[in-house]
Amino acid sequence: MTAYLSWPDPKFEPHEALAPDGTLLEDDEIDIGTLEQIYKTMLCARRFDERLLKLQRQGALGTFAPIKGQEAAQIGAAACLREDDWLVPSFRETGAALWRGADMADLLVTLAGWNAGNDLPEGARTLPDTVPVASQLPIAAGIAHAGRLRGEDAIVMACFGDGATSEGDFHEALNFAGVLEAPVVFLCQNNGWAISTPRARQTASQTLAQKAHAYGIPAAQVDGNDALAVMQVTQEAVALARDKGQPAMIEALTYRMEVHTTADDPTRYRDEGEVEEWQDRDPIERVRKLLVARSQLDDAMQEALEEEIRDRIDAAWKEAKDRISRLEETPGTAMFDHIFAEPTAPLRRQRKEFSDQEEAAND
Ligand SMILES: Cc1ncc(C[n+]2csc(CCOP(=O)(O)OP(=O)(O)O)c2C)c(N)n1
Ligand SMILES: [Mg+2]
Repeated sequence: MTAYLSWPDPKFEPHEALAPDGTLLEDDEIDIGTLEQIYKTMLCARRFDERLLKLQRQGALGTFAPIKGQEAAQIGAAACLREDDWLVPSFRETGAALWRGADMADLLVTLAGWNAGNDLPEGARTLPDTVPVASQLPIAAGIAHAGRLRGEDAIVMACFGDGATSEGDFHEALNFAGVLEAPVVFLCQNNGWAISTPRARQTASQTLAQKAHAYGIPAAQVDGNDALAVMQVTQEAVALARDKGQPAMIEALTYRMEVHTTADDPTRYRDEGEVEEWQDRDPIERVRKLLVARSQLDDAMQEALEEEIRDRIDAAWKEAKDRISRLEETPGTAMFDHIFAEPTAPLRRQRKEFSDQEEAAND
């Protein structure tokens, strides 16, 4: 039926387009301009990730989830969305958010522990991070269904990990989207690990993609470290959602090259040799080699790009610190304020207990 998505017969093999040395595997027509933009955003996301890690280690930021290694999977996919489409992230989608124009200073304010950075700009269609695993997926299906009821042709991309596919919310969301024909592209970044649980211990299912078939949803596997392949598969899934109002699922095979979050020590449960093997499949290098071969990039341009990114991150951190110094918000109690329109009695009680403790500690 389609080039990459399999339905109704299950046929799951990761689609690849770009070899690790940057050569094209097939004689594809490629959109080099978009790949160049993707390259710039991937590099920016990598450098931002590195800076966040340093700032966190210095005590300036709270816990966060690095995306190193997953840039192509999420940026290649986000690049297929229109501005009025929705992106519903988990907690590891800084790259996709940056592609969608997220403000780095906002992200830094949030990561420093302030609620203010999470305020959605008017009309924004990228939701804030969701930490409870898979809980964003029924919401994504609901947004897509609501959009169709309103007659919109915007679609939803919902992001999650391999571990999320074992949660009830994943199954409920796929069931809902399948039966109601909600236009959601379910993007699973299978990065091999759910904290310390390896993919092999996550599920006995042969692929994660095939889980979608149980709900009548076409699905595909793709090499998630290959930005071009991710784009090709996602374009097809987006077209299915937009034109036919149908959901699709993509399993992007990738690898988490960093810690799960900054609160984690992966040397306690995974072999460093595994990380080294994936270095050779770095998603950014692959596109860089293609761009160099096509004379779209040289050393001087690369250097200028690095400098531009460094300046951008420096300016964002300066702005974030400045904004934080002017905030009137109390970081602690803000967490009680945005759960229900009317706080419940237990919440009111917990809020009071918390502020009494804060006051006592400050006396
Ligand atoms: C409902 C729920 N259970 C447990 C956790 C703790 N937790 C945070 S991330 C995570 C693993 C998620 O793995 P995966 O879905 O593969 O995403 P990844 O972290 O690899 O991006 C777990 C168990 C949580 N946040 N929410
Ligand atoms: Mg995972």
